[in-house]
Amino acid sequence: MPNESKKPDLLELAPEIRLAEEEEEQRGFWKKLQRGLFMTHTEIIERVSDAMSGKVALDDRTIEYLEEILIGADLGVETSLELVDRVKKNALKEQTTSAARLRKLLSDEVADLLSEMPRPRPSGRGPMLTLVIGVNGVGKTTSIAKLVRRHQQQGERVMLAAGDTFRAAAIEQLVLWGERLGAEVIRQGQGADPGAVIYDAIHAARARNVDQLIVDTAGRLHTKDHLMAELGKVRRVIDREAADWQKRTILVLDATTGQNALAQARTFSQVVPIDGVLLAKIDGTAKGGMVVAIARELKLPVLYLGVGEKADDLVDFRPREFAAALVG
Ligand SMILES: Nc1nc2c(ncn2[C@@H]2O[C@H](COP(=O)(O)OP(=O)(O)OP(=O)(O)O)[C@@H](O)[C@H]2O)c(=O)[nH]1
Ligand SMILES: [Mg+2]
Repeated sequence: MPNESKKPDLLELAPEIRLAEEEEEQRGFWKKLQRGLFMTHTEIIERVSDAMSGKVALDDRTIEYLEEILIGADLGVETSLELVDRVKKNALKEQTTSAARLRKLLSDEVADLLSEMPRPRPSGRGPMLTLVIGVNGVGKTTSIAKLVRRHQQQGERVMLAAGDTFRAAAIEQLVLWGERLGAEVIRQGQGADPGAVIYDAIHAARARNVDQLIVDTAGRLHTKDHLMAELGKVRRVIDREAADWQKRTILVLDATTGQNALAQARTFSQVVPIDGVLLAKIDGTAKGGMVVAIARELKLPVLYLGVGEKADDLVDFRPREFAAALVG
């Protein structure tokens, strides 16, 4: 018997509302992604067009030049050589020297390559705790604000923990974002033990029934030993106090620092298991190809791209769309 009292869902009656929302979301995603990759994209396509102009056959010099272009966009040497090799085979088969066609072939290869990269596994049940790590100045706190906005848009309650207790300004900055976004920030004074802040935050999050607890950490650590000691302590507290939660560690990297960011990723990987990378400031560089190097050479899943300084300036990393925005 039909349940008379159940009100029909508006979206069931009018699926076009949902479709329109999805379309709107997709348009917003594209705009942000293209804005984020604008510098890299422009640089690559201009140089590819130059390389191909007036060519009647794909010669060795052009192939070499294509490799240089990709290496210049920070896709990594090995990856660039491999990509151009694959593109060359297809381009020769098709006998094409059209720059547009080459870009399409390249975009397909980049997408295939990125689709093979590892995806993080969800762990456990219950609320999610995200530990955000990275060197100072890479964009951790701003990226946290973006994650808050993202979760809130999905209808989740978010709480923040000011685990960067090195500088008073770091705590203030997080509190300011919390106020702006309407997320409670658990904090102690400057110099407090980050483990104690996180302990408080986990208990507060449980008491207030939040869905997401995001933890800021200090990047201002002088040596690898120091970093290891501090993150080790923080992770022990998390494992003990939030044993039944979902947990993930996100490494924030600054795309404008080029190869340095890759070196940082290597160091952090040795200190703590990383579940995913958020590449910030991709809008400020022509070296957005670094995403490919992170995925291929470090085998780390890229989860998000930071494309500006505002809370909305975050996009999910999607391999096909990324490849298309990069070279397509
Ligand atoms: N253009 C651009 N700027 C960004 C992005 N993410 C962060 N920034 C800027 O980068 C600067 C540093 O960002 P923070 O979030 O303070 O970096 P942090 O890692 O928390 O720095 P510390 O707390 O000092 O270790 C700020 O001026 C941000 O506005 C981004 O995706 N694009
Ligand atoms: Mg900070």
